[in-house]
Amino acid sequence: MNTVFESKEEFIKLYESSVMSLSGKPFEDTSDIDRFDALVKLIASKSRAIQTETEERVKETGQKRVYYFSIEFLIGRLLDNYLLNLGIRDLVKDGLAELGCDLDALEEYEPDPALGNGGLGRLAACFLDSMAHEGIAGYGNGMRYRYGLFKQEIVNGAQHETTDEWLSHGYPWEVRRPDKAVRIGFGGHVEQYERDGRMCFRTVDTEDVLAVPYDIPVVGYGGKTVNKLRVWSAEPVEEVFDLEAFNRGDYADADRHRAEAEAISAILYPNDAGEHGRLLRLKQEYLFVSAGISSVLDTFRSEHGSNWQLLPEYVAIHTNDTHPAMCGPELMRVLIDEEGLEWDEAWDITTRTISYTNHTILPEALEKWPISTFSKLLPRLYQVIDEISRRYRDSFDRSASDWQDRLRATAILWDGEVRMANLSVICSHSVNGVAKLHTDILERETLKDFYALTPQKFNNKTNGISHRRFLAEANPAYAKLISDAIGTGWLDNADELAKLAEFENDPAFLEQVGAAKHANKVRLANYVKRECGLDIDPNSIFDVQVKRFHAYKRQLLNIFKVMDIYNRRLTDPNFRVAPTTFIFSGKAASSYAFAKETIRLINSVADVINNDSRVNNVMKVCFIPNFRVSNAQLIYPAAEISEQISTAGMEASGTSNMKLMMNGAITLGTMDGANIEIVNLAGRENEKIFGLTAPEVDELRASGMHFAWDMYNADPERLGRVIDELTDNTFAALSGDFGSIHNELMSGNDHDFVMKDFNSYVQAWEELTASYSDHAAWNKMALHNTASSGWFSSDRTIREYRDEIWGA
Ligand code: 26V
Repeated sequence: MNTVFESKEEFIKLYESSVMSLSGKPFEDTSDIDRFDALVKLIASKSRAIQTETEERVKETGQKRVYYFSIEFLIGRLLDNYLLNLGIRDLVKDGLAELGCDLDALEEYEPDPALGNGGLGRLAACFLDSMAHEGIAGYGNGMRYRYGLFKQEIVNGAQHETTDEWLSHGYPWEVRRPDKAVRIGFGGHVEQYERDGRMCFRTVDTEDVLAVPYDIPVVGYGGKTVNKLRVWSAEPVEEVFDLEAFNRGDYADADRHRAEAEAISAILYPNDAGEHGRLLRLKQEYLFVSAGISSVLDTFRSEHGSNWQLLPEYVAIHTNDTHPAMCGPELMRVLIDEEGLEWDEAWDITTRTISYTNHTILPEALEKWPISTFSKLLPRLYQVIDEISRRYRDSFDRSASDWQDRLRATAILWDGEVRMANLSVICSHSVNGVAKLHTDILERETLKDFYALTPQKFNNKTNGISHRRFLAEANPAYAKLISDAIGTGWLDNADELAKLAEFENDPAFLEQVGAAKHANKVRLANYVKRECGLDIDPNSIFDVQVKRFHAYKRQLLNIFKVMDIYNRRLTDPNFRVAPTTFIFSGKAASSYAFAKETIRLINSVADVINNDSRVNNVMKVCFIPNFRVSNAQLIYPAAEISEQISTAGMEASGTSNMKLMMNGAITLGTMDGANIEIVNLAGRENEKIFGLTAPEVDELRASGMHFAWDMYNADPERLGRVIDELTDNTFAALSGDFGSIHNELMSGNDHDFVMKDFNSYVQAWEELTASYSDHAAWNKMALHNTASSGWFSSDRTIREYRDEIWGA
């Protein structure tokens, strides 16, 4: 497959001269950064050559283009991934070694772009990888934030946020394309004018900024397809530097224009905390939507002319959550105002082109904008939305007795707000959830009135993950074992992982599975030692919960379990459980007090337990700071227990559950999100399921019969004691007590059923860890999980999108 370099010698020659010409120094004098930079630029230029071929093929064959609009792309480091995908990892590694360079060491210089919050942004990145692998002409369209998600530091147990300056040394993968910049207008007012005897609309007196694209290559496994991710940066339209202000000494004022424009792409919102209503966020959304649509239409026009009725045949626009919801109205605006189409024709084209994925049922997460803010910032777009809304209402079927309720639930404009989820559904021909249960809940509850109107729009697309990044690349020890056993075909086709089932009763093989896991645990222990100064024991069970902090994800339940085990170890001389390291990692939105207090609680419990010589040889608690794609790739391979303990019905899908399963961890989880599909694929006997089910949660909520204080009183010895310890100074030494958690839990009446599920959870954990001592049986379960995980490759997910939504 390797046509990138004829031979190792050719690579060495090209690379050496590239290092020297880029740095202007003899090779021996160059730094590791020079060498890293030159390596990326060489691989990027090779990738762009394949990109040109891909582009020619797409044009020649008239392949449909898919544009994935997402305000987040959490791409992670690319170098190692692209070397693997190009089939030149070994060649490059050996070539570098001959020059005295260590590939692994150079890779550490690559920034890990944090252009996303968590699952949603990482999913978008996995989809890019899989689209390129499947040979789909698929392009990402997003934002180039100057500062990504904040860096997390832990100070006295608490999360501190600092800026993520990922661009400070430049980003060698990107190419700035000023020739493709798009002017974006904000504010102003709409005026009517006549064009060719037709009344038209335009916006005047706008304040404009320039959206400048940066292209990042997306290299597909197999090396045949290279697509691109286009991210937009906001800049001033023209250099307006106020010399007069400068001469007065008003330096800030002199550059105000530039600063105001650049603010739009300055920072990623840590948006699981509800940024609705913030003007800058709305500007971000419009910037990447409007610039993206303009760039999509330019490409279409250059290939098909202005035959707009062909657009749905050659273009699919997918909207990742509601952040790109303005795609519908923006496409309408351009087709009508700029291309002169009639409403009905434009509407038909728009709805046949656009599709939408919902990623959460949390009502507080559904985007809404005040009409006043919206119409001032985007007056013409608002008119278009108003007209979509008017027509939707006018055509609404009023024969059912409850039609008013149904209209209220599905309206776009309501209570002075623009409701982005409803706008997304109405503008799309397809609406999907991200796991079976999630889609069921959308159909039965969240979007039930839309489902009643247009059931054919709704479908499920269970999430997936890049098995190449999260197994092949993250876990080389296990990947080698797998390839030695079943060949390397699984890299191309993850279903082939099923062939591992043959080895489930092979004791020697199972031992090697255990050995690979152990090596990964040692690797993680070394990282933890370096990063936190903490010694953790690779012979203990690694019990892992890594994800954003959120009440419904119930990291609180996990740490309650740890507190309970600690208490029982101290009070009950007969209490025995397997030595365990409890590993947590994840960020909390900066404004989300409860989540941040949970982080502080975990670190405070860690501080007490890790320093208590009565227990610290058999239990440790470890919070790994600054969870991100690069350290996630060290954590998943080392995990033995995968904590997936969200309140049933709340986690739309989850994707860390899949990454951990693939790496041979056993899921300790609730019947929620994609956990259900994990259990269906691997068998309930190979996971550990506990707790309320989604219908039970619903029922209990509806009954109003669940009382936190009753739970507390019913179990004074264990649960009661854990609750008391939030406020009795047991864990206060580091930075104080946890009154706010206590209050939230008891006054909020255990909203997330942490207390309700406590018993079944701790019992499930005890049963699961009791089985650890039978290593062969454990490794068999681990291998069975990997063997059953192929379906969770995002290649499968993407093929479903392609066949059932995009028709590409
Ligand atoms: C946003 C907000 C904003 C307001 C406060 C509460 C809240 C809670 C969650 C969110 C995130 C919404 C979108 C999201 O990231 N969803 C995640 O998408 C993943 C990929 O589909 C999926 O695996 C996760 O289960 C889902 O939470």
